[in-house]
Amino acid sequence: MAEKASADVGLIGLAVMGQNLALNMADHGFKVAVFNRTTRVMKEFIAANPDTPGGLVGCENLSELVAAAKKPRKIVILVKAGPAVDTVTKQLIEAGAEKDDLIVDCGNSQWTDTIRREKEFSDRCRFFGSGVSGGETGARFGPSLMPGGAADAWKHLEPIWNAIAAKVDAETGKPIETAKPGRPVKGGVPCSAYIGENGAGHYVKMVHNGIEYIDMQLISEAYFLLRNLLHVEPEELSQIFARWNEGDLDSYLIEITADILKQRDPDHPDAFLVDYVLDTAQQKGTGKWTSINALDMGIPANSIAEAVFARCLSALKVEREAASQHLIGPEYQYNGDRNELVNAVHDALYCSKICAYAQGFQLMRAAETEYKWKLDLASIASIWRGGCIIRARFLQRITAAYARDPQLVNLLLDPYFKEQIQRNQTRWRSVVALAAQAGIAAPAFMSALAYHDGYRSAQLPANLLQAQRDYFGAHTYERIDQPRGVSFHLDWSKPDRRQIKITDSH
Ligand code: NBP
Repeated sequence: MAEKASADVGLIGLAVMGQNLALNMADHGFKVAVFNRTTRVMKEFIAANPDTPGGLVGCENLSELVAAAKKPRKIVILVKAGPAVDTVTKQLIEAGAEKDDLIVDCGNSQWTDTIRREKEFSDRCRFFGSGVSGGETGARFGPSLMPGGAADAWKHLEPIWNAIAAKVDAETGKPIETAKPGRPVKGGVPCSAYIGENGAGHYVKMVHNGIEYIDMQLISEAYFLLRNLLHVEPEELSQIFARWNEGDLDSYLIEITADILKQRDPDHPDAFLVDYVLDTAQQKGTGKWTSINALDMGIPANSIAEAVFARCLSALKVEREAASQHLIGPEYQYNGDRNELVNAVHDALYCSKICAYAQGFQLMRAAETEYKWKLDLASIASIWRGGCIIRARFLQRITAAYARDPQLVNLLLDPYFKEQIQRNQTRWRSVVALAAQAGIAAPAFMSALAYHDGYRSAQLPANLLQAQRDYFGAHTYERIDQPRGVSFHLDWSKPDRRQIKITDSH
């Protein structure tokens, strides 16, 4: 039976994320009241963790959980994103949660659902949404946290979020050593910062995941290019990635890539496991949401979308195998310098990564207007430096870029990133050209370069495109010798070719 109102926080949903987050909170001295739909899971969890610094209180129903939590209650939900979040929130309200209480959805909910829920439950509780990144280990020992909701609710959550988040060194931005059970990290800057109103936290978590998709795709393409052009074994590639992890590309994803590539297959000890993993990637949807949102807002996030489509293409394994017998690519043998190619792929990866992150940050910039948020992009980059899947040395650079100029129009225009691309673009272009020549699919490298070249072009072929639209659909065009907003239509196929002025908004 639960004690009376002694718990600092309540937590609902004791699957992987819930159990680990509860233990993380308890390690930091917070008393956590826990509930799970299947009571057995809760009992086993309590039995397995009898001595946590803060203490765990097992609750068999939601009324017990509500009674156990100190007011204003802070109740974290970690159930499957979707209708279960609404169900649990309503059940909590029925069980006695009050208007001042915070119900904090830490699942991967769609930000639009969080906006809707905050409004829908506003007279019954303070509904809050927080992105949590870092998977199981992050939840246990320090995730990156992206909280969004009412600012007056945040102040109640802030001490807990700051305590349980991953920590980075204040000067270097590097993650501080990982915590151990019962021994949390002391000091450092927490990877948690208030993001903004209603769904802002879940939105930023979604963009984080979209960036994660493209980051993983770029790394996979770098591996694939080197593997196919140099015909090297995964173990040698592992050493290359490990070396890259000591420089500008230093990141969690490069680190685990180096580790993956050197692992032998348990069933074939002479071979490498990566060669036995089927080349079809699955997805849960957050990359797709990011791409749909980019399309909805009209923001070019082509590389993020390309990463989603690359997974879709990978899933067509049977079709691809059949097509490979019919659609023959070029015969190509790389005879150049091997080290030069390794360095070129490194630079291509870095330049492409800059473009991919530029797209993600542009999305957040546009979302500020779309959803009336005030997003601090430097702060967002800073909380991704530790705890999350995309944590990287590189994010210290992005933090610095937006701290230098909070109004920065595009990351590509920051002096550091501008100089990096300037310096490395010849090799980036040579890798993309090589991929095309050799017939090796490298959609993310190519789309990132296309983004860069498109963004830096004062003139694009959209003049012809818009003329085509006017030709067949009378969609009008603007002229370079007239003020913006003044539109024209031409009777393109008629003999007199009359140009009509359509609007003048000035
Ligand atoms: P799941 O997404 O598998 O959620 C299932 C848990 O919710 C079970 O413990 C289940 O209880 C409980 N639950 C309760 Br309580 N009420 C429920 C209801 N009405 N309907 C369905 N389930 C209910 O857990 P997870 O993998 O820990 O993920 C939790 C959230 O965190 C998800 O939104 C996920 O997307 C997000 N997330 C996951 C990761 C990750 O790496 N796994 C990372 C970041 C975010 P039961 O025992 O009775 O079935």
